[in-house]
Parts: sequence; structure tokens; C-alpha cells
Amino acid sequence: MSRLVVISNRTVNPHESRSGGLAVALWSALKKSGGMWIGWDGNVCRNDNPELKKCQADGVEFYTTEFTEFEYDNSYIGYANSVLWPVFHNRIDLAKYDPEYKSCYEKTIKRMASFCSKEIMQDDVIWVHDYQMIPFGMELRAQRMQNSIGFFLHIPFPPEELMRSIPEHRWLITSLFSYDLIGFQTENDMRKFHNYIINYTDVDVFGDKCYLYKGRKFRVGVFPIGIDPEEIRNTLDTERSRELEKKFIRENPREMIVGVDRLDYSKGILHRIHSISKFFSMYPEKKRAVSLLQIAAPSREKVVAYEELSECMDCLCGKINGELGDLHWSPVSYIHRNIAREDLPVIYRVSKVGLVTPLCDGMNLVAKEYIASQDPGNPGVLILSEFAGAAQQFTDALLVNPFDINATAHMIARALTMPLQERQLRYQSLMRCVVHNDVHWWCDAFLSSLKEREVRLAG
Ligand code: ADQ
Repeated sequence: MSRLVVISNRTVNPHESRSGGLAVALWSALKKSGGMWIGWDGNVCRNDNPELKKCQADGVEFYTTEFTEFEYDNSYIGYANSVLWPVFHNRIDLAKYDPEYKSCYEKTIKRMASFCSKEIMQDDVIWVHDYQMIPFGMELRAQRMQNSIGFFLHIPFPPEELMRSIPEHRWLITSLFSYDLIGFQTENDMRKFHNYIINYTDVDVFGDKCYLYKGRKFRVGVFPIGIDPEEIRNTLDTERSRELEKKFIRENPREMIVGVDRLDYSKGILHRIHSISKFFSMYPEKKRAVSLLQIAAPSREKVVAYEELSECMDCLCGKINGELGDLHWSPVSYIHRNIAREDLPVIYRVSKVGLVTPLCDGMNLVAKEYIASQDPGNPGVLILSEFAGAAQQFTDALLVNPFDINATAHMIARALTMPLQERQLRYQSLMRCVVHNDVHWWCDAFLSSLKEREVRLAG
């Protein structure tokens, strides 16, 4: 069996517990085939010559590198998170096109690829992840690697007009043609990719989801990422979770609505707070009976847009609590930090409504985690943005347009008063989807599709 090589911007720390669906799934796939995980270790080094560090855990080899300060500022913060992230999330107004960023991104990926190429064996199957790594496959091919190489885009693919705002958009997207398989979260993303490459590159269509570019074939496919519902079930089935749940219920007699996100402008958190405020003005009888718990993990704090969002959140939450709250009640509890992963399922379970309202999102795992954490006998209600990839699968959630503050406020009222039978029917349908398309299914589906190419070549 071929070895699996995973390449992602961040690796997990092999000596810490692995939490999070993606880390767990990739880890189990790596263990199955005996594999290697390559990426940034999350540190910035003081000198200009970061080394490749090697270690092993559970039969999986880890090859990590630090970024230099220049690479961190220009490639990671600059190109990846101040150009690609905003453009791919429809925020070209926030993109900062600096030629230094692109040049550093290209060099950083070249450096990482040349580190890796020494470690990769001829029949390894290589799986590259996400927007921070787009040209990685092209760099491996430049070093004459013939391996099967797949790429998965975790974030949305933007409309072609927005993609064109990136000065070197053709270079960026044609670099994807070096992969054998390009995976997307939704049909919609795959369609936007198709439209772009047909209109702006010299690619030829070569059959269903297959293209030809300069004599090389590549395929595309849709692989909606899932979570590990069993991990959530096991977490809930502990004494610690049961105690926490009792404590929550004792200390929070009100109906709770929950939002959990990285603090990112794509997640629609400000719109969500405005909707909550609108909800209290439309349904004043709900004051003191309901509150929103918004948990937002700090993210990319060196990027100006994130710093500004953080300030806006502080102001907005303060304003609403100041205007509407009283001695015994705050409409919004805002926690701006990471919460222990094992506490999240209980927080989801005690919340009557999960409010997941991104303005643009590849999938959104929180929506799936919220459903997987519910009590089947008395489930909460998921309100989900139609602009999250998850909405393509979760048609039985209460779907909203998060830009429509009034409609979202009405939807909150509907969720809070939904009869038990309707809640159960919706939950059962959503949970079926969570279980059928879990993260292990996602991993297997992508890798089997990538390996089809090997079978065809061998035949
Ligand atoms: P993200 O943008 O990070 O992922 P998401 O899919 O919601 O978004 O995943 C966030 C994860 O972080 C969830 O597992 C959640 O539980 C956890 N998390 C969030 N806030 C937290 C907090 N305060 N404390 C602890 N944990 C917290 C990108 C894309 C998504 C896509 C995923 C996977 O942007 O669209 O779904 O990759 O492909």
C-alpha cells in the first residue's frame, strides 16, 4: 500500500492530544497507511535559515519547519491572510495587493517543497491542503515528481470577477492544474472554479469533471468535509461533561442561544449581534428570558481587519448590554478566547438555539458539531446561514440570509418556539447527514478518488 503524505499549513503537535475532526481524521488515515505530515509548526524563528525538524509518533513521521519573520509577515499574514482569504471570502475591499507578499509566498512554498521532495518516495500519495499551499503541487512537479498529488480547498472558491482582482490570478489558478485531483466543499464552488478556468485559462474540457492542460489531465470533485460525531458522543458521555451540564443549567436559568466561531469577518458575528438586538426590540417580552452566548476564538490578530473587528465587537456588545441589560440580565455574554474543546459539546447541548450565520464559509464545522451534541429527546434548533457550505447539505436547518437582520430576528423567535415534534424531525434529518458524511467518510472519499488515477495508470 502506498504511503500517505499530508501537507498543510499547520501540523498538529504530535506530543499534544489531537482534537478537532480534521486532525483526528488525517491522523487516522496517516496511521492506516504509515505516513508523513509536513507543515509549519506555528513558530517564527529568529534566524533566516529554518531547518526541517523530524519526529515520530504512533508510526507517523512529522516534518515541520518554522517560518522566518519575513515569511510570517509577508507570506502567512500577507499573501495568505491579507490577499487570498479576503478575496476567496468575497471581501476584495479588505485585500492588500503587495508584490512583496506574492513573491514571498512563492519563495516560502518553494522552500517547503524542496525540503519535502527529499523525503518523499516514488509511490507516496500526496494530499495538499488549503489556500496557504495552492502552488505546492506545481513546485513538486517542477522537481519532476510523478506521484499522485491531490489538493483540497477548505474555503469557498470566489466568483470569477473577484478572482480577477488578484493581479497574478492566472498564475495562482493554473498552478492548481499540477494536481491530479482538486477537491471542493460544494458543487457551487466547483462550478465557480469551472467558470473561471474556462474563461481565463487555456484549459480544455476532457469529459465529466476532467480537464486537459498542456498534455496533463486533472480531475475535480466535491467532498463536503464532516466531523467525528463519535468523538462528540464520547465527550458527552463523561462525568466531567455531565457535571458541567448540571452546573450550566443551575447557573443559567434562561434560554440560551449560542454562537461559536473564530473571530473572523467571514463569520458574520457583527450581523449576528445586530440580529439579536433587533430580536429583543421586536419581541420585548423575551427580554430577561433569553440570552446569547458568543464565543469567539482570537484569530490572525496581526492583520488590521481582524484587529478592527475585535474592537467593533467590544463596542457593539458593550453598547447592547449597556442599553438593554439590567441588574440581573445581560443580553449578550461575549467570550473572546479559546474554550477547551471538550467543553464545547456541553455548551452546544444546553443551548436551545445554535446561531451559525457566516456571510461566506467553506463548510462550517460548528453547525455540524451543534447537531451532533443535541439530546435526541429534546434537541435544540440550528439556524444556519444560506452562505455556509453546510447549508447545501443541511436543508432541514432553519436557513437564513444573515444580511437580512429583520428576517434573522424573526427566525430566532421561530426557533425558540418550535414544537418538540418539529425539532425532533429536523434534528433526525440533520443528524443522519452528520453520521453518513462524517470526517472519516470525507477522508476515504477523497483518497479513493485520488487513487483511482493510480489504478488507471497501472492498468
Ligand atoms: P474555520 O474557518 O476555522 O475552518 P469552522 O469550520 O467553523 O471554521 O471550524 C472551526 C473549528 O474551531 C470548530 O471545530 C470549532 O469547534 C472550533 N472553535 C471555534 N471557536 C472556538 C473557540 N472559541 N474555542 C475552541 N474551539 C473553537 C476552515 C473553513 C471552514 C471549513 C473548515 C474545515 O473556513 O469553512 O468548514 O476549514 O474544512
